[in-house]
Amino acid sequence: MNDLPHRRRNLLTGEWLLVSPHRAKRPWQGETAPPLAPERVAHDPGCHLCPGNLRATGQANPDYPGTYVFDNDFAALLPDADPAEPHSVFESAPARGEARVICFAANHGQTLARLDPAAMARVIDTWCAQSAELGAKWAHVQLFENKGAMMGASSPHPHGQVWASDFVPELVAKEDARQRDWLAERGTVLLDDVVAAELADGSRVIEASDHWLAVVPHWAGWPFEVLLVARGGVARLEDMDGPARYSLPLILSRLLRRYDGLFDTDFPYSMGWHGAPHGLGGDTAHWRLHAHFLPPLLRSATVRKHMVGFELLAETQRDLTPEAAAQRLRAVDVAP
Ligand code: H2U
Ligand code: ZN
Repeated sequence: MNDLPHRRRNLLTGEWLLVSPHRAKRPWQGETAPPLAPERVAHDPGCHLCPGNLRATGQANPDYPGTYVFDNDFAALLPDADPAEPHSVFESAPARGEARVICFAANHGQTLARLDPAAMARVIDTWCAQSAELGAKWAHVQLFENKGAMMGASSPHPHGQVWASDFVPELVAKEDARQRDWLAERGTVLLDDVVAAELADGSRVIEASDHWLAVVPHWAGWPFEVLLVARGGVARLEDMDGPARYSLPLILSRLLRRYDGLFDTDFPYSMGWHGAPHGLGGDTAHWRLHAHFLPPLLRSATVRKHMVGFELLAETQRDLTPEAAAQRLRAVDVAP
């Protein structure tokens, strides 16, 4: 079945996508661009995120040594919301929240992929603390990283963001409903079943340990999309027990170094954590903590997959199979 067009279903969203493996062989005469030379200076006087520098607002960053979190100066969500008047056609709703920026390291030239395990553990601790702190106030906490100019990151300084909202955003609400229905209908947890099936199949597995599975999911839409799932009943970042937490830096680092090695570049992506929305309180039996890695690159450091045409107007489509993508990621040499 893998050589002919077929559709696969994303169990987390319920959406189908089209896989057209035979098209991967077609000639390419589209966009090519010179590789973006990565900047590797440890401190950039013009960077708004480096320690000691001024941000766009004129406020100074402290001389921070490791991770540093500050309120986003241009936050997309604010504690105050437009009241949104009812209208049958022009439907709208209030939206409240807050947004912060998380500097992963003081060194401007670092990336998550190149952080040593102790520095990576500090980033993970910061993610957990932000999830717990903002989760006490808001219905959902979205942690994410846009990496690389190709993904629209505004600065090469290693950083991510957190947006917390008084509503559960669309994708998370879909995942919540799908996981809830699965448990109600089958009595099992959707992502536990996915982990078991992917491990048994093996063809899409990238990294596996007792606590984590990194896999190009059967339903991946982006060429080298990866799903990192917590095993053992973890619903939110801050719920990770010691072993899950201590083993995360290595698996994350190995995954990100595979990405960098694939096309010998600072691999661009959007990644983000999905845990049980905090608004659910303790109603989390159906949820499993996971991270999505959504990289745009297709065949080199510069040739990206465009989600256009059929993808924008009909449904997601891919040529390279998830199995072939996984094989290529597994083939990248990463030590340890
Ligand atoms: P990216 O993750 O897309 O690079 O965005 C970085 C965020 O940093 C962006 O949301 C914020 C921008 O609003 N920022 C500040 O809050 N202050 C600054 O001085 C620069 C950037
Ligand atoms: Zn910097």
